[in-house]
Amino acid sequence: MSDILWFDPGLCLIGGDWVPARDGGTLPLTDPSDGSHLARIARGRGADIDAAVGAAQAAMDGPWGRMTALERGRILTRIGQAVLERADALAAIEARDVGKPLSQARADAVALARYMEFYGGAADKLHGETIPYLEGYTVYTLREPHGVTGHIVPWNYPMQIIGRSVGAALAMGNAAVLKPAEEACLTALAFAHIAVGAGLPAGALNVVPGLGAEAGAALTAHPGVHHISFTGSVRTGALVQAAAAANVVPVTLELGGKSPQLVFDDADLEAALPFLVNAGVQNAGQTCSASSRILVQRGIYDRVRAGMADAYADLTVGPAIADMRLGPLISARQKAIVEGFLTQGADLTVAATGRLMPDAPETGAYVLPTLFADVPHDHVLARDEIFGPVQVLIPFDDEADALRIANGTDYGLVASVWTRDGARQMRLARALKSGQVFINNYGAGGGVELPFGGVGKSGHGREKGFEALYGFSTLKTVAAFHG
Ligand code: TXE
Repeated sequence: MSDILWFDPGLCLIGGDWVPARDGGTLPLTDPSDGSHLARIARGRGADIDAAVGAAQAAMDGPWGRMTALERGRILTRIGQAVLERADALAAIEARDVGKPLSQARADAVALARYMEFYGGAADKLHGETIPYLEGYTVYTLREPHGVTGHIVPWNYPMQIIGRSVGAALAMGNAAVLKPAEEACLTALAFAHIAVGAGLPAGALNVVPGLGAEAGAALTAHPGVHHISFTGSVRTGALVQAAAAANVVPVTLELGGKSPQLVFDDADLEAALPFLVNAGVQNAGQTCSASSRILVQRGIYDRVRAGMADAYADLTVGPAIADMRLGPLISARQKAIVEGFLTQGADLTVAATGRLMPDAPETGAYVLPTLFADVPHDHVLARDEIFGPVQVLIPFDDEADALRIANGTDYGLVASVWTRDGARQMRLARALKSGQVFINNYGAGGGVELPFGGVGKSGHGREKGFEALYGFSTLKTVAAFHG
């Protein structure tokens, strides 16, 4: 590992200084491709979070808090450039830490750079308004930072999620405390080194690795935190929201989904097939917006099933550095969760699986991608988020049937509709309960410009795009009476 790390992974960034956890605690990181030991990271706890929140507040009270939006934007843009220059190095680290195939890890690094460029450019573009009011008054609004923002990030897309939440928070002039996931911390630390090197002032970004129940819980309960952004499970999201409620602090929650693709008889099947498969197996299905439900009209069902099965036969799973279509899952624990779901699918028909690279280490957290056919819409595999490379095919009769099934889970993050019928496209775009709807595509390339977030148990608040800047700021109304 020392061959690809140019920094000490065992430290926290607090107020511009790289320091060990105050009690000296550390946690091990494992390479999920072979189960080998990677590095030890700091095990931050309450005292470290307290110091980080203090440092962030000091930054708000210091030069960072007084900096113009233009200057903040320039710094973010420089960070983006520096991230781009180190994209290969970041990808190598992420591949080992997350088990992400090398080219997907590199795409994440490029996306992180793009977030910094986007939010760097946006930093001075969000303006207040003047409001026509009673005679003798001038009324205007000011967009202001919340202050100290807490960012709790999961292990599946560390770089992209740091980009979208920390990038937008810094653009609006907040000072951030970042708690990366205990399973995958290294690119968060690498990013912080790059940001400091590109001129981000001390305390504007603080990073405290540690366990969710320790560093994470301490951050969400801290009275000095003014906004919390969380991406992760529904169960932990509810805990985060409850902790934030105790301090009456706003939260943005992005909690995953059970996102459907609706394929109608008139769909362009050749165009749809790659999306139907890739949206379910990308990052080994460990994607909040993974498409785990494929709803297909009966007239085209057999063709979709056969086409997807063919595509599955080409899906190879292997170590991240071998850069196959799928790497391992993040951990043996996540593998056990996904295998538990597969066991619950024992009564179902397996339409296809992928294959394991012949010399993949037995100690890696590998799960074969699996496609189930003819799955009842209320089966547990069609309802629960699995967070592994598992997709279910569900037949439907007509548009009303498709809509009822699509909207029939607790989630609502992403949905897509494959049809040539323009009126149906418009009807379903409105009727689907979902934060994003894609028509004749899925994900639209994941553009940083596109507001993202869910309804229902998928969470609330929006990240990405310009919209995120509203969430990471607050509005002050000034009414001046001058007669
Ligand atoms: O999630 P957690 P885990 C889902 C997915 C997966 C399951 C469990 O279904 O199988 O969650 O994964 C921090 N206070 N998703 O255990 O617990 C934790 O340290 C504050 C979907 O990894 O939600 C990590 O940084 N923070 C998801 C982050 O929360 C706490 C991505 C996520 O961990 C905390 C990941 C606490 N009490 C998992 N407990 C998506 N939507 O993309 C934990 N954390």
